[in-house]
Amino acid sequence: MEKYNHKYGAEQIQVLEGLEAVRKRPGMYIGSTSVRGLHHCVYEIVDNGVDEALAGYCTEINVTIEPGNIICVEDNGRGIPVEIHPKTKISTAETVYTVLHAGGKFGGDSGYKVSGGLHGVGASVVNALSSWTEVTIKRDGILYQMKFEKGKTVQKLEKIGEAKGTGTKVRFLADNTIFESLDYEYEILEKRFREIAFLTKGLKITIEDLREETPKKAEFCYEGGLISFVEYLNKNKDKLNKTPIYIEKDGEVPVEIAIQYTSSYSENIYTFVNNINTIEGGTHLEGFKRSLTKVFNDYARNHNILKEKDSNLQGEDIREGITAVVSVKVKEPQFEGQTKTKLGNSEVTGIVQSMVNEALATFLEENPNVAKAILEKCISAARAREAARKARELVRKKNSLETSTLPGKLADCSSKIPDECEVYIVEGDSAGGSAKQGRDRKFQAILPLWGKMLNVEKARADKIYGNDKLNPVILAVGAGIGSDFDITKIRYGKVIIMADADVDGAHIRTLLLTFFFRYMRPLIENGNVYLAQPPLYKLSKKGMEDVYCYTDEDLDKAYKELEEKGISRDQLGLQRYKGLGEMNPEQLWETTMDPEKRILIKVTMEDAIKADEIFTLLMGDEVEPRREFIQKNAKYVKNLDI
Ligand code: 1YM
Repeated sequence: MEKYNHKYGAEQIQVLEGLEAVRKRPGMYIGSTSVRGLHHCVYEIVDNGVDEALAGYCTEINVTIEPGNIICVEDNGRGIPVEIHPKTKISTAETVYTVLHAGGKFGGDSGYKVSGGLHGVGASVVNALSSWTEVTIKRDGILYQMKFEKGKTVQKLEKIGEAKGTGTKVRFLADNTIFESLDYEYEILEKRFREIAFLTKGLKITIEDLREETPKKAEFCYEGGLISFVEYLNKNKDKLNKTPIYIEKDGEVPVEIAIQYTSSYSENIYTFVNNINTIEGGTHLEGFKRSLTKVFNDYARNHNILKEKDSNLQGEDIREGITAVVSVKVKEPQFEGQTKTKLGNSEVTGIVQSMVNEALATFLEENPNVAKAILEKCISAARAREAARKARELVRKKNSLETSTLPGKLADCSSKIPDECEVYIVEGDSAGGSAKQGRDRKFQAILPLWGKMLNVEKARADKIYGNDKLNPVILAVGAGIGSDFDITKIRYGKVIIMADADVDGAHIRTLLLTFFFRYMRPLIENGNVYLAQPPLYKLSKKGMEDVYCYTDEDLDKAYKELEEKGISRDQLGLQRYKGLGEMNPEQLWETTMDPEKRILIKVTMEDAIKADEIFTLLMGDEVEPRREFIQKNAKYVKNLDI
């Protein structure tokens, strides 16, 4: 093409082939082309600024969502190097944006970048997946700019003026022929930038959304780093140690940890590798947990808090009520697991463990009051665990006397092959009745729940075994809870929560998700938990097949489509489903249970974490934040039954 008018050498051809590969199989490089992948593009560009901050040259990153979903990221670092790169014979900046996996390899000094994020991609991948990209660099008093379309250079790096200061500005429009949607979600970006600011002490990150008339804006900068992070996570909780315990050590694998105990019963440990949230944990988490168990037991023995006759505290006792953030930097991270967010590098376990051993032991010796307060709680957790064991055995004995270990209300399926079986947990007896009649009994089991749900926030495991609402769930799933939970024993490959699309339904969903998150976490990590999606509306007309709509948008679309076929609104009967109980068995099967037609939403760890956060807020000890939440969200509540 005349417009580009470059002479392509062998290297350039390779470059183009590389970026073509990215456009052909974007998922390989960016994870997915869903909204998740779209947001990931922003993170990749921002990460380059964060790396510059970690190297000590950048103090501020500003992100703007411009009208039309154009993203602009600007930092005040050194500016991407501009000189001709010896290998590619083009400017280093252009190389970074056009050569796959270029990154820090071109940056001169080694140790520039702890290799990549989740997908280890970078600027060139974002460039390849964008309709256009514009990079502006301030360096040595000169303003440079280069431009690309779909990854191809359309304007090589050139001087366009003079500059004060240094830095890099990148603007890009993601390619709408590649991504499912270009609608960035401000809240997702805001949450991630807050997280980055916590993880990068002192770095100021701002985000501004200019797409709507009233712009949204936020600014994050935490001098306290992880300490601020833990304080933020615990802001609504009652704390045992006032200032978080802080551990930091540089070395082959730099480690930074902050710990604060609360009076709650839940365990909240967030782990990061190279600033990426490792939701599924991994070797760093393992090292941290092992060390906690050892150090607290040693301290308790040495100070006679645990007597000779006492058995050791278990890991779960010591982690009750803990909030911690563990952040490590690993040169060549290996990510495993369902969502590639589990650190696999085996050497990290020992490194984290020995580092925490030393630092934590010293801390406890120097702060005996904190040590004592935490250990008192651990010991009461151990007692509760023992009580739970007894309660569990009692339940087991009772059940074995009744010859069946399955709850009475469960309508089980005939197949016994877990992989093909599913259990619907249904709120309410009438919906349960319809589900029982409508199901395919070969592989679908129904467990109706009724009565008042236990507040797991305020109960320990012993109460949960005895609870008449949760106990049937535990027995039906068949794999135990807490540290006894054994995923190989699950009786159903899919555990499906089926609740009404109203406030009560949302409540039961949140409660069950929180219960699974706290007591059967591997079930979520393994992708076994689903939400059924019942329809909100039915459109009907004589002689026409019923049309079910699952959202308000669906309904609008259906009206429009039918109008195009010559059927007007007033010819149509509209039924709004207030609850599952209003559907007869055939309707329930057809709309919500038939694997050929139904919509199931797989619950991810992110969903569960969100449910847990909301749950803590709504059910926890502090009243004021609950009031605030309700006031703030009341106006968003839809479908309220009046
Ligand atoms: C808004 C995005 O990309 N900032 C940025 C990137 C780099 C540098 C500074 C940088 C790195 C080095 C030296 C070095 C990058 N440079 C490279 C490469 N912000 C943004 N700011 N000088 C400047 O690594 O030594 C890749 S990224 F490879 F050219 F060095």
